[in-house]
Amino acid sequence: MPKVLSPEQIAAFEREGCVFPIRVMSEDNAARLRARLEEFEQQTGGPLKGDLRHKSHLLFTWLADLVRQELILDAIENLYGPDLLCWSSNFFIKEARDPAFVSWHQDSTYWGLDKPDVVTAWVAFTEATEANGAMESIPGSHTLDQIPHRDTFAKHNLLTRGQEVMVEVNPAERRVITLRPGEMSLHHVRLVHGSPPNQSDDRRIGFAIRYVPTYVAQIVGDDSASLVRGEDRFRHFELEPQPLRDLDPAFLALHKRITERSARILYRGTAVKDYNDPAAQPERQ
Ligand SMILES: O=C(O)CCC(=O)C(=O)O
Repeated sequence: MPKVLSPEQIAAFEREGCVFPIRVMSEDNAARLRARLEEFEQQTGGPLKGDLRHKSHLLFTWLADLVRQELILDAIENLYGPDLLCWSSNFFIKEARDPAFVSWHQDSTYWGLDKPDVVTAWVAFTEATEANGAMESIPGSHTLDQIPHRDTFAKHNLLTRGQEVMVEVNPAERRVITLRPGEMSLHHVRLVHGSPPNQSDDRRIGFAIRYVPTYVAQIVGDDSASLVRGEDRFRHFELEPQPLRDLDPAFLALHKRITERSARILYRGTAVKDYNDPAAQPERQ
């Protein structure tokens, strides 16, 4: 397996909980992915919404290919070994001059996974800059264990529950994760991170791919994942098939079943029963 991450990058991930930028495709290819997304949005009359933003790699072949891209998987393998599942994926799209933001949080809070060996590859389809609301992190915060969070359900917060850490975050410690199109950052599931609104005149589009080694288990419900490299000797998750054409009706049905089941995990303990219901949660990720 080729080493994509240098020893210094692996050490940076271990020390800081985040490493970037890592180029995974050319800027032209990132622009092509953006064009494919926007072609679909034009056909359907507006920005990708609701459940279509989640586990979209079960709906579109070009995203199924992206979550299996060799260079990305080589980097994840450098951190977590050769047997890898793509547990989830989420589009984080901020429209131009939109108030949407992401509060300071740790991803691990409501995901229900039994170990913190979970990494997000956040792939930039557009640039991510301080002006357009790039992610920000508190380096080293992934070593803090699980921090209590409060749910705010704030209107423009892109997170499921608008959850935020119940500790003061010192803005002086933040690091802005700036990326060019076609680059990715890798962040640890316990890293405290968030992002402010997009104040630029163009959209900011990121595709967050969540990877786990196969030994990680879901402990609060039934769940599924896609085996993207190696072997699954543990079978903690129902294994998902790979779509061979976009928006295949069988995959649309599978995706609906799977995202509804995930919602039960992510919203457990709240009054929200269906995160695909636009009336209940108009802007949620
Ligand atoms: O895209 C963003 O601004 C936030 C993304 C995020 O919180 C995540 O990928 O875990």
